[in-house]
Amino acid sequence: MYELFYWPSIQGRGEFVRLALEEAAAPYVDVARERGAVAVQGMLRGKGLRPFAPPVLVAGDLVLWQTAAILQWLAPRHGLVPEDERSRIAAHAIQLTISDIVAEIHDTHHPISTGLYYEDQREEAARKAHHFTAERLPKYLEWLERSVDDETFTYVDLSIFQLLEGLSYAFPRATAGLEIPRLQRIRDAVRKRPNIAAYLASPRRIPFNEQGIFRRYTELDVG
Ligand SMILES: N[C@@H](CCC(=O)N[C@@H](CS)C(=O)NCC(=O)O)C(=O)O
Repeated sequence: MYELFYWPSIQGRGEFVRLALEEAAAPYVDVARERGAVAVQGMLRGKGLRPFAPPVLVAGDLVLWQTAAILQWLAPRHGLVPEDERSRIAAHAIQLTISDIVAEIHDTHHPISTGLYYEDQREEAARKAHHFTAERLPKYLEWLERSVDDETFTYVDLSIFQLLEGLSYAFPRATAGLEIPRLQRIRDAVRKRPNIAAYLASPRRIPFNEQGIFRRYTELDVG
């Protein structure tokens, strides 16, 4: 039984781990959600654990954190990546790149500090979002479109699904114009996978909201 420690009210970075656990039908407790807690860091400290930030996965006496590192460990144990080293290295590198994208998406609404409210950094957010949607988003997605393998299913497909779902929620205008048919095929195929379809239809899937990474602030979707 795995224990996932992540904020209970958002998809956030924890969602990349939840999707892998759900696809694998792995037994897990989403600890903060199931125990009604809000302060994940407090729960971790209570167990004597001091990772820098959630998501954190506890597997027996192993404590894993950093989204890409959790997935790199989890995937081979559940058939979510091929056996060979080359495939695993490629998957991990792409997953780390997705973490980079996620960090830039987060910075579109919090460009100055995570310690300030969005309302206190709106001007800077608008500038940041303009550069993100005009330069970084197309650069990342066009690179992913050329670089991902759509022949073999891996955990990276789950993350591409989540990335595109989040971008469609937060930046529908900026994302609509991009030519990414291969990524869209991956997204559609993931949505239809039986375990993922069941998860998405369940109350375990938290809806997108304005506390997570992907926030719908229409003024930032400048296209
Ligand atoms: N690179 C890390 C980032 C972890 C992270 O930033 N977690 C957020 C929640 S999504 C957090 O709680 N950060 C606290 C902080 O940065 O002080 C990962 O991918 O897991």
